[in-house]
Amino acid sequence: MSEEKKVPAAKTPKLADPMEASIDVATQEMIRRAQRLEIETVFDRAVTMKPCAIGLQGICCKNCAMGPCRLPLPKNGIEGEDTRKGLCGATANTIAARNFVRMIAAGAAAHSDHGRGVAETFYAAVTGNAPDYGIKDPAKLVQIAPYFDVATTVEVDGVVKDREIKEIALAVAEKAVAEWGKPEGTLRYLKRAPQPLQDKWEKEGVRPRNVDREIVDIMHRTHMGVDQDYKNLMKQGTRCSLADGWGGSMIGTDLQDVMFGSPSPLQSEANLGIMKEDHVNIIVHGHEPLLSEMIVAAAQSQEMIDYAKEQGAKGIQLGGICCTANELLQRHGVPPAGTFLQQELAIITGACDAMVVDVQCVFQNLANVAKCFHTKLITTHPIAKMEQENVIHIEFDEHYAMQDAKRIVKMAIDNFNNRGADVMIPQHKTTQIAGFGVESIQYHLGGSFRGDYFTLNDNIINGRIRGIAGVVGCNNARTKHNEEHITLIKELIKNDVIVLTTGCSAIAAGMHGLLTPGAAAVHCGPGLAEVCETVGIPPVLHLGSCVDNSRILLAATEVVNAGGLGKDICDLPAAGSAPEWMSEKAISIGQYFVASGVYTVFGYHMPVEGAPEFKNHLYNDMEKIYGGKWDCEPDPIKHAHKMIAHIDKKRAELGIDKARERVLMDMADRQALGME
Ligand code: NFS
Repeated sequence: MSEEKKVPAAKTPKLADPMEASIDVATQEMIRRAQRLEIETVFDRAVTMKPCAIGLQGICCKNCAMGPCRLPLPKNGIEGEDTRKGLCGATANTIAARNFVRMIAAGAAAHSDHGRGVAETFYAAVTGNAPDYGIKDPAKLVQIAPYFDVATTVEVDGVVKDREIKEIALAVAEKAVAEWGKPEGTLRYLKRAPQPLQDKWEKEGVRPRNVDREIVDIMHRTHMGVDQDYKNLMKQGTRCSLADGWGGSMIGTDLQDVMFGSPSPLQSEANLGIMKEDHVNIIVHGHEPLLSEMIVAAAQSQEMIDYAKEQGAKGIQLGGICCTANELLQRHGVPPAGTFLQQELAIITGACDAMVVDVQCVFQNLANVAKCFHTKLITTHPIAKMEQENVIHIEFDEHYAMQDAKRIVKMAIDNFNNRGADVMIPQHKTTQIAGFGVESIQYHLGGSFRGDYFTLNDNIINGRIRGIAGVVGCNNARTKHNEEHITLIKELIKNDVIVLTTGCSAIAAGMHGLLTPGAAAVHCGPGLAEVCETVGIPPVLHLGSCVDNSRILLAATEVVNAGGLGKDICDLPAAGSAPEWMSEKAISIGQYFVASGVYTVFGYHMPVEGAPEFKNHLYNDMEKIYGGKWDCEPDPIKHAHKMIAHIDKKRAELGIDKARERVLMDMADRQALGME
């Protein structure tokens, strides 16, 4: 009798449970739809593929071909001497530190190359070579010129006059572009930091020379056989991260404000429900606003609107994903269609006529998803193409910006009638107020005569506002989409901590209704609620994209300068957080926050668990050097309370802890007396 052959059962791919994958109803609906249509998304892949446990701990070295060397921690921890070594003898500390600073280099490169693109476009604009760009905010240009040592006035025959804007712009553009590769000196914007912080950087020898050099330096010293001292590696990691936060990102933010206008508060909406069935839907995704600014202008042009109507659409609906979304939201009120993890879902609606991507945070799987629909997926940046054949590459050239933008918008309109019958746009969207910045916080919370952050400081000192938190960063498919962001932010504002937010965290806050003044009465503690209601602001302020984290640094500096809360950023009752981080950019941001004096807590995990000494360097030593330090807490409530405990410690050090007790007692007393 022949032996019966066993036929292996067909493998059914594991699918994500929508309720476990996200707290957002629109996202859950679209995951279900994707599964019905048998289209795989990141949520499914996250349940199919588990992360590598050794890489997760930061202790896999693949910097030479003798490896990869993997140095797992012994099950029972390390007893006695840590004898783990790679083939060359590299210790776990060296390996984890190298990996960590390489993440900083990549993150700083991404932010700063974006900044360089902005600076070069600004230069092209002021030299007459990019005619579609101009100066929308000359006041901002005048404000930043002194940091580039550019005079804003001239003396003619003994009379001091304002210098021509064109002249100031050219001088600023030349000096700004040079910040990426100048042969001498240090970054000009470092002088914007509080003096004690500048002194610390000088003493530690971490003042960045120019942006590119600090990134190259990391790539050199993490090459096989170079820097083998985790402290020295982190010193360079710090210098590189500062070149991002106080350099590439900050210059990028400023010059975008100069060219496209500084944000001011405006109303918009958020989530996939912003897409419209009877409109041409164009989703812009990525990071650089250079092209997407032009797409906004093209989509709003009568010519394109008329053309869309000719094709049977009622109009053109623009929406954003990731930080391109934030850039356009802040300046034009263009609504975000979703966060990082919703990019595939926007196409799965069946109503996305074109998705236009530039750089960073773009899933390659978009091409596979787009294949299942009529969606034109258009890459636009020379450094970011996709191998799949259905992807269209229209290389953006800032010299012909509007022409390129119109071509793309027209392509989307032409695609409107190619939609299939199966369209499903989840009917969920939320109103939000976005568009905050250093200047608008000053306007809303500053003293009208003193022109500074007086009112904000006053409310921190009297305890109505307990402290300030910066909550930023990505989504990560290893955590429940938006849950950590929202739980954390709610816990902070419930405890009277005002939140400044950027990136996908800001989009999440918008989606879940936290970016409205009305959110104060629902979610805030009595002190913060009172302040928000009095000045009419949301308890969570949207400060923009991830390069706009530089705005948080400058807002913190303004708070220091306004007085009464210490002399340096590390004295402030403030803390930073990236609860669902995933990108290397987040590590660069985290390090420049830490090196600027901020206690910074990440969620999910940190890739340092396999190297306890290096971890201790980040989580403890950093504070002795810069006043800020790293921490990690995946549970969002505990995460919030670590930040609050730090804020309270700083309040006690400033001697303002008693004021807060009084304020809250007053409130409780009033409530007890039935006066509230
Ligand atoms: Ni920031 Fe913005 Fe989002 Fe993370 Fe990606 S979009 S630059 S990296 S995922 S917040």
